[in-house]
Amino acid sequence: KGQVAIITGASRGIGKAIAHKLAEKGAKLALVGSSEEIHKTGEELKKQGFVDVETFQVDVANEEQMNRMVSETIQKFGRIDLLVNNAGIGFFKPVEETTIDEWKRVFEVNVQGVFIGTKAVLPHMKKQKSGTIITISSDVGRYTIPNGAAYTATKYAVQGFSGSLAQEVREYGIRVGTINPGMVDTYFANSVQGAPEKQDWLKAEDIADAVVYMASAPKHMLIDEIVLHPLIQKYPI
Ligand code: NJP
Repeated sequence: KGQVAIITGASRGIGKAIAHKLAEKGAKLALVGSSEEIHKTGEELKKQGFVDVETFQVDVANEEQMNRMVSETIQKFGRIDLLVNNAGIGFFKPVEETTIDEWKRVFEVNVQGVFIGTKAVLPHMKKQKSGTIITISSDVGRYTIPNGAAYTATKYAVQGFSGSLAQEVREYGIRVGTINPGMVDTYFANSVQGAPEKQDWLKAEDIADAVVYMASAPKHMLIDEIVLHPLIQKYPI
């Protein structure tokens, strides 16, 4: 309660569910999305009585925009307790059909975006001597799949980034972990949330519950990783 959280990719899907769940827990929120939709998430929450919500139409891959968002969050709420690096894009096709522009963009959003957001909050968390940084990675950050090499590579990258950073900052009381979901019913990769064929998939709220669990663990506990997937999803994929 009263904690300040930045959530990227909160316009829809998993990020929006995290925003609702954290608001219900009494958090103050800074919500990031690259489209105008982000303001709708903010308006929805305010209508439900959650007044401590700021929205930022910002591209996570843009360092200047993200730094400004973090400064404005500090000005407004005074601290940052939680960063959820959730914004992400994905597409699934063979390597030979993947263009260099697609390769660059998926790395910009999924990897560079995580680096930029994390780097921007670290000085504030270090000063506070506390903070939690959670990245929504993927099961494909652990298991490779065919026809998803570029996306898979970005998720392996953020696993490495988070693991290394966790060791670097624990002496400051900062906890870094990842959540690695299997198939979640959202708008991901141009799909539609609520489509009938996805009824047995994880719900966005399931991932939001995992975020709450990780972020509210006792201060002496670090949860490195939560892996969760629908019962119907078998591994290796
Ligand atoms: O996808 P979707 P999810 N800057 O498309 C935002 C991972 N994951 O909720 O920019 C800032 O419904 C976008 O907002 P907007 C996945 O890799 C998923 O499923 O305004 N924000 C929207 O809010 C990703 O990391 C599954 O259009 C940007 C959000 O990101 C995370 O879960 C499985 C942005 C995407 O919402 C959330 O994805 C898995 C930018 N440049 C991992 N670009 C799954 N769904 O099955 C996009 O293992 N956004």
